[in-house]
Amino acid sequence: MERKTGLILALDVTDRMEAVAISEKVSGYVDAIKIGYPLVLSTGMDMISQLSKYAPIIADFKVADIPNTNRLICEQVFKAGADAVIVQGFTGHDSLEAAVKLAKEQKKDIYVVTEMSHPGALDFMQQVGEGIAKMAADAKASGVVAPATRPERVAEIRKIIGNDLSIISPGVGAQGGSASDVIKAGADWVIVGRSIYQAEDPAMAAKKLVDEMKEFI
Ligand code: NUP
Repeated sequence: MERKTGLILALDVTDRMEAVAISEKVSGYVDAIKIGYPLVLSTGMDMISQLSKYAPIIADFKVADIPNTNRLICEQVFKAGADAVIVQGFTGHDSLEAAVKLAKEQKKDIYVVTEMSHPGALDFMQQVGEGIAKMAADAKASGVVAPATRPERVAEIRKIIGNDLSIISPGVGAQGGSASDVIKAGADWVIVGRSIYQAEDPAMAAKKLVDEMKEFI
Protein backbone atom coordinates (compact mmCIF):
# COMPACT_ATOMS: atom_id res chain seq x y z
CA MET A 1 0.00 0.00 0.00
CA GLU A 2 1.40 3.38 -0.96
CA ARG A 3 1.36 6.10 1.69
CA LYS A 4 0.19 9.42 0.37
CA THR A 5 -2.06 10.79 3.10
CA GLY A 6 -1.65 8.34 6.00
CA LEU A 7 -5.42 7.97 6.28
CA ILE A 8 -7.51 4.80 5.98
CA LEU A 9 -11.29 5.12 6.07
CA ALA A 10 -13.13 2.51 8.20
CA LEU A 11 -16.42 2.30 6.34
CA ASP A 12 -18.74 0.68 8.89
CA VAL A 13 -22.02 1.82 7.35
CA THR A 14 -24.68 -0.73 6.42
CA ASP A 15 -26.22 0.83 3.33
CA ARG A 16 -24.79 0.32 -0.16
CA MET A 17 -25.68 3.76 -1.52
CA GLU A 18 -24.30 5.49 1.55
CA ALA A 19 -21.09 3.44 1.34
CA VAL A 20 -20.58 4.43 -2.30
CA ALA A 21 -21.46 8.09 -1.69
CA ILE A 22 -19.00 8.43 1.19
CA SER A 23 -16.25 6.62 -0.71
CA GLU A 24 -16.71 8.96 -3.64
CA LYS A 25 -16.48 12.02 -1.38
CA VAL A 26 -13.37 10.98 0.55
CA SER A 27 -11.43 9.03 -2.10
CA GLY A 28 -9.00 11.90 -2.66
CA TYR A 29 -8.00 11.90 1.01
CA VAL A 30 -7.57 8.20 1.80
CA ASP A 31 -4.90 5.65 0.91
CA ALA A 32 -7.30 2.73 1.49
CA ILE A 33 -10.83 1.90 2.54
CA LYS A 34 -11.27 -0.69 5.29
CA ILE A 35 -14.51 -2.60 5.21
CA GLY A 36 -15.67 -5.31 7.57
CA TYR A 37 -18.61 -7.38 8.71
CA PRO A 38 -21.12 -4.51 9.15
CA LEU A 39 -20.94 -3.49 5.48
CA VAL A 40 -20.29 -6.88 3.87
CA LEU A 41 -23.00 -8.72 5.84
CA SER A 42 -25.55 -6.04 4.98
CA THR A 43 -24.70 -5.58 1.30
CA GLY A 44 -22.70 -8.60 0.11
CA MET A 45 -19.17 -9.51 -0.95
CA ASP A 46 -19.54 -7.65 -4.26
CA MET A 47 -19.27 -4.44 -2.23
CA ILE A 48 -15.52 -5.11 -2.19
CA SER A 49 -15.10 -4.84 -5.97
CA GLN A 50 -17.59 -1.97 -6.17
CA LEU A 51 -15.56 0.12 -3.71
CA SER A 52 -12.17 -0.92 -5.07
CA LYS A 53 -12.47 1.67 -7.82
CA TYR A 54 -12.16 4.40 -5.17
CA ALA A 55 -9.20 3.05 -3.20
CA PRO A 56 -7.44 -0.22 -2.30
CA ILE A 57 -9.65 -2.32 -0.03
CA ILE A 58 -8.57 -3.74 3.34
CA ALA A 59 -10.97 -6.48 4.44
CA ASP A 60 -11.23 -6.39 8.23
CA PHE A 61 -12.51 -9.91 8.87
CA LYS A 62 -10.14 -10.50 11.80
CA VAL A 63 -9.60 -14.02 10.55
CA ALA A 64 -8.86 -16.36 13.48
CA ASP A 65 -8.89 -20.02 12.51
CA ILE A 66 -6.72 -23.05 11.85
CA PRO A 67 -4.19 -22.68 9.02
CA ASN A 68 -6.28 -24.41 6.33
CA THR A 69 -9.40 -22.39 7.11
CA ASN A 70 -7.42 -19.13 7.28
CA ARG A 71 -6.07 -19.91 3.82
CA LEU A 72 -9.52 -20.72 2.42
CA ILE A 73 -11.02 -17.52 3.84
CA CYS A 74 -8.22 -15.28 2.55
CA GLU A 75 -8.46 -16.93 -0.87
CA GLN A 76 -12.12 -15.93 -1.17
CA VAL A 77 -11.53 -12.40 0.08
CA PHE A 78 -8.68 -11.79 -2.37
CA LYS A 79 -10.78 -13.33 -5.16
CA ALA A 80 -13.50 -10.80 -4.34
CA GLY A 81 -11.04 -7.99 -5.03
CA ALA A 82 -9.56 -7.05 -1.64
CA ASP A 83 -5.94 -5.92 -1.51
CA ALA A 84 -5.38 -6.84 2.12
CA VAL A 85 -6.92 -8.91 4.89
CA ILE A 86 -6.73 -8.28 8.63
CA VAL A 87 -6.14 -11.46 10.65
CA GLN A 88 -5.93 -12.07 14.37
CA GLY A 89 -2.52 -13.00 15.73
CA PHE A 90 -3.56 -14.89 18.86
CA THR A 91 -4.23 -18.06 16.86
CA GLY A 92 -0.45 -18.54 16.58
CA HIS A 93 2.34 -18.83 14.01
CA ASP A 94 0.97 -21.60 11.79
CA SER A 95 -2.39 -19.90 11.21
CA LEU A 96 -0.64 -16.63 10.42
CA GLU A 97 1.93 -18.25 8.14
CA ALA A 98 -0.84 -19.89 6.09
CA ALA A 99 -2.43 -16.49 5.46
CA VAL A 100 0.89 -14.77 4.71
CA LYS A 101 1.98 -17.52 2.29
CA LEU A 102 -1.21 -17.16 0.26
CA ALA A 103 -1.01 -13.36 0.31
CA LYS A 104 2.58 -13.39 -0.95
CA GLU A 105 1.66 -15.75 -3.80
CA GLN A 106 -1.05 -13.30 -4.84
CA LYS A 107 0.95 -10.11 -4.12
CA LYS A 108 -1.52 -9.07 -1.45
CA ASP A 109 -1.10 -7.92 2.16
CA ILE A 110 -1.84 -9.39 5.56
CA TYR A 111 -2.13 -7.15 8.63
CA VAL A 112 -2.03 -8.81 12.03
CA VAL A 113 -3.95 -7.54 15.06
CA THR A 114 -1.55 -7.27 17.99
CA GLU A 115 -3.54 -5.57 20.75
CA MET A 116 -6.94 -4.02 20.13
CA SER A 117 -7.86 -0.40 20.78
CA HIS A 118 -10.85 -0.75 23.11
CA PRO A 119 -10.62 -0.89 26.95
CA GLY A 120 -11.43 -4.63 27.04
CA ALA A 121 -8.18 -5.35 25.20
CA LEU A 122 -6.47 -4.90 28.58
CA ASP A 123 -8.30 -7.99 29.95
CA PHE A 124 -6.37 -10.48 27.80
CA MET A 125 -4.85 -9.13 24.60
CA GLN A 126 -2.35 -6.61 25.90
CA GLN A 127 -0.39 -9.32 27.72
CA VAL A 128 0.31 -11.08 24.43
CA GLY A 129 0.56 -8.05 22.13
CA GLU A 130 4.34 -7.91 22.04
CA GLY A 131 4.66 -11.62 21.32
CA ILE A 132 2.18 -11.28 18.48
CA ALA A 133 4.14 -8.33 17.07
CA LYS A 134 7.33 -10.42 17.07
CA MET A 135 5.52 -13.32 15.41
CA ALA A 136 4.14 -10.97 12.72
CA ALA A 137 7.69 -9.76 11.99
CA ASP A 138 9.05 -13.34 11.89
CA ALA A 139 6.24 -14.38 9.52
CA LYS A 140 7.00 -11.37 7.28
CA ALA A 141 3.46 -10.08 7.38
CA SER A 142 2.95 -6.71 5.68
CA GLY A 143 2.11 -5.03 8.95
CA VAL A 144 0.26 -4.97 12.23
CA VAL A 145 -2.83 -3.31 13.65
CA ALA A 146 -2.02 -1.45 16.87
CA PRO A 147 -4.07 0.92 19.07
CA ALA A 148 -4.18 4.69 18.49
CA THR A 149 -5.80 4.86 21.92
CA ARG A 150 -2.39 3.88 23.41
CA PRO A 151 0.40 5.60 21.43
CA GLU A 152 2.96 4.37 23.96
CA ARG A 153 2.07 0.79 22.97
CA VAL A 154 2.44 1.68 19.30
CA ALA A 155 5.94 2.95 20.10
CA GLU A 156 6.72 -0.36 21.88
CA ILE A 157 5.38 -2.40 18.98
CA ARG A 158 7.41 -0.32 16.50
CA LYS A 159 10.58 -1.21 18.42
CA ILE A 160 9.73 -4.91 18.14
CA ILE A 161 8.81 -5.02 14.46
CA GLY A 162 11.41 -2.55 13.15
CA ASN A 163 10.81 -0.70 9.90
CA ASP A 164 10.05 -3.56 7.52
CA LEU A 165 6.45 -3.85 8.68
CA SER A 166 3.80 -1.14 8.64
CA ILE A 167 1.57 -0.13 11.52
CA ILE A 168 -2.05 0.70 10.77
CA SER A 169 -3.76 2.20 13.77
CA PRO A 170 -7.46 2.46 14.67
CA GLY A 171 -8.92 4.34 17.62
CA VAL A 172 -8.64 7.95 16.45
CA GLY A 173 -11.57 10.27 17.14
CA ALA A 174 -14.62 8.33 18.39
CA GLN A 175 -12.43 6.09 20.59
CA GLY A 176 -10.41 9.04 21.91
CA GLY A 177 -7.07 8.71 20.11
CA SER A 178 -5.23 11.52 18.29
CA ALA A 179 -4.04 11.07 14.70
CA SER A 180 -0.89 13.16 15.03
CA ASP A 181 0.07 11.60 18.39
CA VAL A 182 -0.05 8.05 17.07
CA ILE A 183 1.80 8.93 13.86
CA LYS A 184 4.50 10.55 16.03
CA ALA A 185 4.60 7.34 18.10
CA GLY A 186 5.43 5.29 15.01
CA ALA A 187 2.21 4.43 13.14
CA ASP A 188 2.23 4.66 9.35
CA TRP A 189 -1.51 5.03 8.88
CA VAL A 190 -4.48 5.88 11.06
CA ILE A 191 -7.77 4.07 10.52
CA VAL A 192 -10.76 6.35 11.10
CA GLY A 193 -14.43 5.44 10.94
CA ARG A 194 -17.17 7.34 12.78
CA SER A 195 -15.38 10.71 12.87
CA ILE A 196 -15.49 10.67 9.08
CA TYR A 197 -18.60 8.77 8.00
CA GLN A 198 -20.84 10.33 10.66
CA ALA A 199 -19.54 13.86 10.03
CA GLU A 200 -21.77 16.49 8.48
CA ASP A 201 -19.12 16.79 5.75
CA PRO A 202 -17.05 13.56 5.48
CA ALA A 203 -14.62 15.03 2.94
CA MET A 204 -13.89 17.99 5.22
CA ALA A 205 -13.42 15.67 8.23
CA ALA A 206 -10.99 13.53 6.22
CA LYS A 207 -9.11 16.59 4.96
CA LYS A 208 -8.72 17.90 8.53
CA LEU A 209 -7.12 14.63 9.60
CA VAL A 210 -4.80 14.59 6.60
CA ASP A 211 -3.73 18.18 7.34
CA GLU A 212 -3.16 17.33 11.01
CA MET A 213 -0.81 14.47 10.08
CA LYS A 214 0.95 16.09 7.14
CA GLU A 215 4.04 17.40 8.92
CA PHE A 216 4.71 14.05 10.66
CA ILE A 217 4.42 11.81 7.58
O1 NUP B 1 -8.11 -2.81 17.64
C1 NUP B 1 -8.90 -2.51 16.78
N1 NUP B 1 -9.73 -1.45 16.97
C2 NUP B 1 -10.63 -1.04 16.02
O2 NUP B 1 -11.36 -0.07 16.26
C3 NUP B 1 -8.96 -3.19 15.55
C4 NUP B 1 -9.87 -2.78 14.56
N2 NUP B 1 -9.88 -3.43 13.40
N3 NUP B 1 -10.71 -1.72 14.82
C5 NUP B 1 -11.64 -1.29 13.76
O3 NUP B 1 -11.31 0.04 13.36
C6 NUP B 1 -13.11 -1.24 14.17
O4 NUP B 1 -13.75 -2.47 13.94
C7 NUP B 1 -13.65 -0.14 13.26
O5 NUP B 1 -13.92 -0.68 11.99
C8 NUP B 1 -12.48 0.82 13.12
C9 NUP B 1 -12.51 2.01 14.05
O6 NUP B 1 -13.67 2.74 13.85
P1 NUP B 1 -14.02 4.12 14.63
O7 NUP B 1 -13.85 3.86 16.09
O8 NUP B 1 -13.06 5.15 14.10
O9 NUP B 1 -15.44 4.38 14.24
